Amino acid sequence: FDNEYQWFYEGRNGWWKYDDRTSQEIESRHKTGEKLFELLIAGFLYIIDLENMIQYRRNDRSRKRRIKRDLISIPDVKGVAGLKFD
Ligand code: V3L
Repeated sequence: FDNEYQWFYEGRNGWWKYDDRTSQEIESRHKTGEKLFELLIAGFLYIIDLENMIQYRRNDRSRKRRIKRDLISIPDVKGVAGLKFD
């Protein structure tokens, strides 16, 4: 079932889940086949590149993070959008 899939971005030693709104936005763009688009995340514009499966800030491209679409139940998820799981 589709709801079991979520979008994740890379942290130092694991993956962070995108906030729900952003995850759903990426999912719907993914479904319509969009490969490169901008999203406002936590007050900053990010480029989401689904061809190379990376994200980076539009006006600071030095930090490119890997992203992935995976099951919600994967291990090594640190938390949601910077908010740590206990
Ligand atoms: N959603 C929320 N915050 C983000 C996102 C995103 N998709 N992308 C970057 N940031 P950069 P550890 C991350 C934050 O790439 O210990 C985590 O959420 C990013 O936050 O140059 O290394 C944690 O809060 C960072 O604070 O745009 O695993 C934090 O890093 C800031 O934007 C530490 O995670 C600059 O990242």
